[in-house]
Amino acid sequence: KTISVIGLGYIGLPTAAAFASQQKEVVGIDINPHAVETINRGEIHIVEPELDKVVKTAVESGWLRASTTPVAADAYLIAVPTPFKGEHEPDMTFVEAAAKSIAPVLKKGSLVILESTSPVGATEQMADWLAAARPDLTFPQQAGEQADINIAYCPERVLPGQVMVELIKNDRVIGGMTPVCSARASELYNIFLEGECVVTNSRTAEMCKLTENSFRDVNIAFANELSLICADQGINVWELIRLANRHPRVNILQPGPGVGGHCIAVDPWFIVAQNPQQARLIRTAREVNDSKPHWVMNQVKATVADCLAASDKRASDVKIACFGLAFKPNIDDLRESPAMEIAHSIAQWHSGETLVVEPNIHQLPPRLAGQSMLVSLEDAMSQADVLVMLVDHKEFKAIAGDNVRQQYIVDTKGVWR
Ligand code: SAJ
Repeated sequence: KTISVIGLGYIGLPTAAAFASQQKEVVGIDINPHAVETINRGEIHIVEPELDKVVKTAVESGWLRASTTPVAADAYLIAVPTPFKGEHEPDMTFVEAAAKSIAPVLKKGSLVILESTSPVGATEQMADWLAAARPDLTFPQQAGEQADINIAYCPERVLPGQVMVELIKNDRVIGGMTPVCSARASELYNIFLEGECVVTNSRTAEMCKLTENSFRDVNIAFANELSLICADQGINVWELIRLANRHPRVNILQPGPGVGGHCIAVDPWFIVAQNPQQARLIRTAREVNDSKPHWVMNQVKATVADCLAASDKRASDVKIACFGLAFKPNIDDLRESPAMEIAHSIAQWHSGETLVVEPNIHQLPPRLAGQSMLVSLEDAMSQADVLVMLVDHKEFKAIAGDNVRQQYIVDTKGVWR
């Protein structure tokens, strides 16, 4: 039995490798020839712990190969991106293209699973695209349990940085268009899954994925809103949260420079786009989190002003050091990172030197390269006048606040203050 995974990115490639490591024949499909060539050499084009080893073994043992053209398979998993178009509307172009690319090679008995984060109704839409392309086959929306093709929505819920563990251990929501579809999808994931398959319909499964990330976004927004209120009231928000969390039914998350990554800052908008009238809290949470970098930037300006007022330095003599660029601690992923956004704003605004410490990279991204300097933690600590803590990497947490001599600090993660 052949499994084909369409889209070999952060979700598709680990999933393809997980099946292959159970000695299933897997063909990964991607439109990017560079990704396909890299994988066929047994290497990877993305950064994720453990993934390199699993892919290398899978390719060398012959169970996994990649291609740019779809092949006939017994099961297809679609894991392509669903970005925004226009004002925070989900863009289903890649899902549509993926569905249309596999339609010609579908055969009676094929199972098609959509994994991409999608608005409610996307699986039914995908089924309609497939049915329109293959009038010779029957689909669940017309033929129900008797359909030639089975279709399900099965969202991923793995945490970047821990994908290879969570892919196997986490429970999985299985949203079949019919009970038969769910049973076949569960059987497929049980090839590598140690967690449980929990069965529902496709619309509930779609909403479940959006709900999980919206839940986290709303809770982070609560913490971020508290951080603004506490700054105004002269209260240490970190101490406040520690104290409140001693209540047996309170569990507040941590404030920060904003919310980054490709999921939590995106998925809630899919709910807002479909239900703008009802999704008031979800929309406001997005706005609170999205406005946090701007607020941090104002804190930086005020702190630099304090520093200038207390010394005879000119602004161009003041050195500002930014600690961390990644979108969360202990990873090297800078995409959609509020820390990056803040460091960029500082470098653009500041007439003096902007230093950057990011232990997880060796070179500044082009956007920052001309304007700021990547330096060691030691150099930043000894040279900078103003410290801006943006990501609570372990290297920064290893320095005790008492050992930090600078008095001008903007600490978005409560590491030194
Ligand atoms: N963050 C805070 N405060 C917190 C926790 C997180 O500010 O207390 C920030 C992080 O710094 C980061 C952002 O939120 O900028 C998101 O980080 P994250 O670790 O919460 O999540 P992601 O984006 O790495 O992965 C999320 C996960 N979803 C949930 O935990 C509900 C993951 O399980 C999903 O699979 C993933 O989105 C996805 O692909 O949808």
